[in-house]
Amino acid sequence: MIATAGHVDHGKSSLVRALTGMEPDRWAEEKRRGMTLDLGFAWARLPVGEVAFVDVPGHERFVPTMLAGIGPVPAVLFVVAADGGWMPQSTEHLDALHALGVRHGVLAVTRSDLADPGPALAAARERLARTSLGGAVPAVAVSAATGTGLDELRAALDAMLAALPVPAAEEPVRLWVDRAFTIRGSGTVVTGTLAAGTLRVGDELSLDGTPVSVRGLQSLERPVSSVVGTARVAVNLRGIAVSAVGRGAALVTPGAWTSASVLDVAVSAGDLATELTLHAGSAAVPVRVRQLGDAAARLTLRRPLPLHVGDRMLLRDPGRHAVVAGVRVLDVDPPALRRRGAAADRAKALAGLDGTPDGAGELARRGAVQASRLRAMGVPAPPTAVQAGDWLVDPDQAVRWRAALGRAVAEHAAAHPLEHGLPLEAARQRLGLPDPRILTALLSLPGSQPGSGSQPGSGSQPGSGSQPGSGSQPGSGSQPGSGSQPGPGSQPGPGRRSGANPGARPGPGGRAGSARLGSAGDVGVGDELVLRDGRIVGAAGVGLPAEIRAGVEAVRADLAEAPFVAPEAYRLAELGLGRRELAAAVRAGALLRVADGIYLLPGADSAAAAALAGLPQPFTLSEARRALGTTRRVAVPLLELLDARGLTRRAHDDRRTLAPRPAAGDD
Ligand SMILES: Nc1nc2c(ncn2[C@@H]2O[C@H](COP(=O)(O)OP(=O)(O)O)[C@@H](O)[C@H]2O)c(=O)[nH]1
Ligand SMILES: [Mg+2]
Repeated sequence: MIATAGHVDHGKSSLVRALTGMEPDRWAEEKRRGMTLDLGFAWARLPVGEVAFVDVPGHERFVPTMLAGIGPVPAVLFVVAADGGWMPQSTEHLDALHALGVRHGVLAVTRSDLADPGPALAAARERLARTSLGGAVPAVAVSAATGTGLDELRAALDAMLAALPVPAAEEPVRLWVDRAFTIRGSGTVVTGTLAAGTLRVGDELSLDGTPVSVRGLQSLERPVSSVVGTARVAVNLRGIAVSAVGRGAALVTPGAWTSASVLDVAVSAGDLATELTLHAGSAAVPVRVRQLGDAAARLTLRRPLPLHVGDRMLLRDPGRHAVVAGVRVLDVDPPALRRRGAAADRAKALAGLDGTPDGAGELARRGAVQASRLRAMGVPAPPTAVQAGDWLVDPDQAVRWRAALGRAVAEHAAAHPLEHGLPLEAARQRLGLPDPRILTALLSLPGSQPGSGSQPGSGSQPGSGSQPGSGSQPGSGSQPGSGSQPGPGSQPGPGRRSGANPGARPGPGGRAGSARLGSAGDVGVGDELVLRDGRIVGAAGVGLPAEIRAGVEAVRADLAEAPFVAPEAYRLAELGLGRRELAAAVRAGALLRVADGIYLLPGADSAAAAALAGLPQPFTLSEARRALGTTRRVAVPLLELLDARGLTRRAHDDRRTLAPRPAAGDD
């Protein structure tokens, strides 16, 4: 694909005609006036393969059309007339190419039969050298009238095309529509330049948000079943009326692009007017410009465009007939600037960016983002991300949230000694998380261990390790899926199955938690967190003082074996656990105080309720005692605790019935 560029009447269309033998000026009016009014298309075979030309109008009135033509095209045939020299639209077209970052081109000095091409060639070369095209643009003097130089021009174009990078065939599709029309019996057809990716007959795509499917494809007027960019294509669409499509619409892979109406961009020039036109692909959209420092701006678009981070576009001032800046997209989904000073902070954040998609950086700025959303931004997911369902969490942010979660659970335990654990939704709000599913991923992270080193690999982010003592222990507590299955509301009522076999002595929670508590190795982790009944519980005591940790761990290990056999007073004394130490363990969420001197694991109350659900209702104290595998010493206060928590109801005859409970998480 090559687009022409250059001032009107400098011989662009004649050159395309001479190279291809095809007529780029299709319209009767163009032929009558001898002037290109709209985009023209023609193609020729060169050694490198078939080459399509987009011939653009040079007149200043049609610069938007010209921009629609060159927007999606990677290479240019820049035309200057030997007898005309450098002209205003030579400048404007070159400014546009530079703003779009076009790096591949050939300079043709036409009408060289009418004047010495030397001066025009020197002037043009000097100007091109100062742009993205660079100083090495091949230049050829030609005449469409005599044919002089055409072979050299073909050779130069062939060499340029052979050196073009080949776009990836598996990229998502974004076809900027430059024409839309109907063909009798086929319906709507759109044409455009496919910059990258693959279009196939049968593809389900989206056209400005409307679902459409590809009924037929043509490339260079031949029907094909698929076409890979870069290529000119005509797409016959099912699902949309031609009246709903026009130049500037975009046919895209669904979900692969962000439909953006607010963007942060890097700008090549400062001091921009507040109302400009953004040219992206074949689209021209009025925008409001808010400068963020010298090199960046926030654009508010009159209509959304499908964009990626890194897209190059330009801003034009239609009133002044000037391309005023090239822009590169830095953020397709930027934060609102509401606070005082937010714009200045944003300018600082953007100052370090150049538009190169950077997954790790994007994630660090956002903290957490859905993988699908990142993909729609055109940003690759970083391998260092912590995954939580569809969510990706920045590894450093995950460590900070994990530490904050540990503190929140400990504080909640201290403030609400009778509740066991922090409800999920409360935890989500405390941490300001966008989705509660992120919590389950945090749970499987190692907790903070004062004095321990930081995890290798997580130090790749700027700012990592900036939280003293929040470094994480490699491998510890990293049991995949531990406590991560049950979500809020997934807790069945009292009739649940684990209670159907009271002899089996379910562990606290009757679920994932019991398995891990059963292994003594796990109990040693100081501030492990687990999800139990829709609440986050400090599994082994968040913030437990080091001196009593060993004793508490021993008790917890005993209880993991026999959940309702509370340690006897002598055992507690032997382990150095007096009244004060036990109170600390309870505050830390490591133990549940059932009554004076009676301690069980947190969650033992609901585990007991689950076990009792298997009994014929109502049940007596001694039936409960047997079902729980414990003594009266424990069973009496435990049942009183269940009564107090509304898990059981005590009748006048002292027999009890399990109470239907509200769903877990309703707080
Ligand atoms: N003598 C001569 N005339 C040319 C040459 N190329 C174009 N022209 C004439 O210049 C005029 C403008 O050409 P055109 O291709 O329409 O220019 P465009 O506006 O850049 O597309 C037409 O009258 C052409 O016949 C050339 O190489 N030699
Ligand atoms: Mg023309």
